[in-house]
Amino acid sequence: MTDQLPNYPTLNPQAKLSKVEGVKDHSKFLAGPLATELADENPNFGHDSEVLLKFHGTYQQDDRDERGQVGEDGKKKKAYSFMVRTKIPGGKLTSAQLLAELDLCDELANTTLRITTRQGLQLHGVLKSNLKKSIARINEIQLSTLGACGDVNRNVMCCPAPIASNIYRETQALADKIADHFAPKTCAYHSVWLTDSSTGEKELVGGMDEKAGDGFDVEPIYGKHYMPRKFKMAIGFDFDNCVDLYANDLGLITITEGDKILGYNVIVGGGMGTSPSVKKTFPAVAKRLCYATPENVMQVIEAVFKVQRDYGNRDDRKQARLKYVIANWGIEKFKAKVEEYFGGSLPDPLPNDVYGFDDHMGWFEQGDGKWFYGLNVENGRIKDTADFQLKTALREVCRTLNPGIRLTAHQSILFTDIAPENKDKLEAILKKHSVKLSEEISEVRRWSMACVAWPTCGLSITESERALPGMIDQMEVELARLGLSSEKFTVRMTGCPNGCARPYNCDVGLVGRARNQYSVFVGGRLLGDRLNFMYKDYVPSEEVVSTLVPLFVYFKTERQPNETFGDFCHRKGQEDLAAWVGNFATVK
Ligand code: SRM
Ligand code: SF4
Repeated sequence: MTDQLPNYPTLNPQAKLSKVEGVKDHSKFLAGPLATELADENPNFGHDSEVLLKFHGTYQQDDRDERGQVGEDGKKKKAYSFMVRTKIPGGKLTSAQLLAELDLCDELANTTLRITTRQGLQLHGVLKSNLKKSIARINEIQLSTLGACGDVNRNVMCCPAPIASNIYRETQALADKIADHFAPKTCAYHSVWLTDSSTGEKELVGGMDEKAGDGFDVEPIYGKHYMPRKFKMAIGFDFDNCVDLYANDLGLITITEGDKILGYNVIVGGGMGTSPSVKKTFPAVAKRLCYATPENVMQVIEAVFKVQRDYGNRDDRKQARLKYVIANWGIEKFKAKVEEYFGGSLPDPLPNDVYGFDDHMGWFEQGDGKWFYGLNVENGRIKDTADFQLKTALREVCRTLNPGIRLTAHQSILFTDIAPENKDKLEAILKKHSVKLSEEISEVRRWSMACVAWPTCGLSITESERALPGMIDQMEVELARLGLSSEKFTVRMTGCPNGCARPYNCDVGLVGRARNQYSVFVGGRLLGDRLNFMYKDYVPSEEVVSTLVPLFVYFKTERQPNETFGDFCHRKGQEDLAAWVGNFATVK
């Protein structure tokens, strides 16, 4: 790759940079006032620290259920706490690591652990006084929160299936390699969270800044301004797009022949976030860019990454993702710039595209005499309730069978390397704690996802994780009544339009629009390679299922052989669906 390129960042001197750029600039490589404020008595951090904390993998939040409560002094109070996100490339961890995270959620957080839509783990409800201990303990178990959030490369997703074959091993290894390569290199993380504050961390961070110049000696990829915005990458297969490649800034469609990886189709510019009030924002599925070989794929990724670093918008954070660079330039101009950074021309992608999707739930042979089991975790929330004790069950599974653990991009969990004689034991443990096996869960629930939203997410407009299970209960009844229970389609809900559960490329997307109101999207599909469209806006939560039922009826009546619900809605389009439903209501 050539070094003779315009120096980062290509900041327009006339542009008014976003405040966040200023915070990064003055932060001494993400240190800012974090160490000082961490040590003070306040329950929360100030503005600059709040921005910087994200790069360290934690978010300052307040309990939305409690918001507005008045304290003893008569003033409105916020109940501050922190979300702590562990970045886990390919969702791969050990039983010991999962056990340690479970202990953390009981000892220092709100007693639940959350599997995220990007194969990570989150603690919620960590008090500021416990933040340093939480992050330190995550590092003690060889995991990290660094770069789990913030304007950096986020958790690298990869198909988690533990199949004993080169193509799975190599893609997992590539995910690790990408994660390492694009991880921030600043010492600030270590000095804020992993050292005793009496050991002179300030000198370390300050010293770094003085000799840093534009920062490339400290952060060889990022420089001192890091990325304009978050950057997301995922690796999947053409036959299995379980990581939703098309929703990422950069996706690798791995093309294989038997046990061998031939190369990768590189797709770019996917992203879900949108602000309906800001016209120029939109969700996008990625576009096909080029073909990369196993030998040059890292250089191709780095070239794409650096083009976004240098040309991504740094004055308006709502337009700062890679998808906007591509929309403004067109894919041809974008490719030419990537080639310039790469230092040579790049071949077009091969015709291969995604054609399969497996959520890996249930029992599968690994190909090495062992088995793995995919357990569906509703909305990724690991907890004990009166009805089922998932947290206790996971502890017992990990302690007695010590399986490998993989987290899926559908917020679920795989137990790997199970000896055939232990299969019954695993099921018995789950049953003992009233945890439903994946086989006992309806199709519609199994393929559903909801983001966190209330009470922790500061951006949520309405409920998601706490609302979807009840709606799925109703959908189960309606689908059974229509004889459609075995249909496979994705229902994804988010508490706001940011799209954390990827609601814009699935069959049914329910997006929080106002308190207890949702936009209903239809027409995407499991493969995730197509955007859905809005069918109806501002639907009250109690009417969401009754809004969908006529569409299910229409689907049942007029579907083509083997057509899925998403494909049906896509074929008919919004106007036709609305007209038919209007008619249906009159006839009824
Ligand atoms: Fe997300 C912001 C949760 C995956 C798009 N997301 C947030 C924050 C941090 C809210 C905030 O900024 O204050 C949420 C914290 C809630 C909480 O209490 O935990 C949050 N996002 C999540 C998670 C936990 C949802 C989940 O239920 O699993 C996911 C964590 C993944 C991880 O381990 O890294 C999560 N977020 C996603 C995804 C899905 C994906 O990446 O595959 C998306 C859509 C893809 C994309 O990036 O476009 C996504 N989150 C956003 C956005 C919109 C970004 C944009 O470009 O417009 C925001 C808001 C922002 O960044 O300003 C956001
Ligand atoms: Fe929060 Fe919105 Fe993301 Fe849901 S989609 S977690 S409500 S930012």
